[in-house]
Amino acid sequence: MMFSQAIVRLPAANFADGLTTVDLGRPSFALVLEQHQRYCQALESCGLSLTHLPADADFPDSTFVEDVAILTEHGAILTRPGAASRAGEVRSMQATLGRFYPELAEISAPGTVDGGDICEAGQHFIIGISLRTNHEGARQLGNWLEQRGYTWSTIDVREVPGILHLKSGIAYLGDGLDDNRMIAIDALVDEAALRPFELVQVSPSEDYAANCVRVNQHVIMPAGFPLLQASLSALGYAIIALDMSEFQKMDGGLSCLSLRL
Ligand code: CIR
Repeated sequence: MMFSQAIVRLPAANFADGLTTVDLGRPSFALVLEQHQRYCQALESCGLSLTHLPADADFPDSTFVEDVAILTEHGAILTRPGAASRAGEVRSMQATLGRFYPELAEISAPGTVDGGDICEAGQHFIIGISLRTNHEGARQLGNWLEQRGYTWSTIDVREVPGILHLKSGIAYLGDGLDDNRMIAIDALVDEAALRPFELVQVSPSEDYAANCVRVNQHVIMPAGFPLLQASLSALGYAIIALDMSEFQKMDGGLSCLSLRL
C-alpha cells in the first residue's frame, strides 16, 4: 500500500500531563517539539503531504492521533478511545477526516477501540484486545472491516507486560503483495494470529523498537536500537531512525503520531 498523505497534530504545551504507565521521567517540551518536527520531516521525506492540526491543550494526549481513527483504502471509522480523558479527541478528528472521506463510521458504546491496537496487514487486520480496546469494540470494527472485504483476527495483550497497545509489540513491514513480514516482540511470537507472517523478532532488551512504521520505501524506527536496526537493514529495508525518547516517556510510539492515508 502506498501512502500519499498523513495527518499529524502538534503536541500541546501540557503534553506531559497525559497518560503514562512508565516511569521514565517528565518529558522536556522543547525536545518533544523537536522530535515531533523531525518525525514530520521524516514522513515528508517518504513522499507524504502532511495535514498539520493545531495543538489541543484540552487533550494532552491528542498528538497521538493514530488512536482516534482507522483509515483503510475502503473508508474510515472513528474509534471510541478506551481512556475517558481521550474520548473528546474524536470530534475534532471527525471534522478533519470529513475532508478526506465522504462517509465516516464510528465505534459506539459499549465498544471501545484505540487505533494503536489495530494492525493493518494488507487485506487482513489484527485487533488487539487491551485495556483500551474491548471485545465489543473489536466485534464492531471487525463487522465494519468484513463489509469492506477485509478479514480480521485478534490478539489479547492484556496479560503481556509493558504493552499498552497491540502495536507496542508488533509492526507490519509488508507491502501487502510479495512481502509479508511482521516485527514482533518475544512475548507475542507464538500467537496464532501471527502464524501467516514471516516474523522479525525483537530482542527483549529492545522491546520499544517493535513499534516501527513502513512508509512506502522506508521503515521509520526509533533510534537507539542497534539489533533491530541491523536486522532490518540486512533484510534490505531503507531505515530512518528517529529519537523518540520524549514520546516513550508517555507510552507513545512512532506509529501513533500520525494517521496515514
Ligand atoms: C495514552 O496513554 O493514551 C498516551 N499517553 C499514549 C498513546 C500512544 N498511542 C499509541 O501507541 N497508539
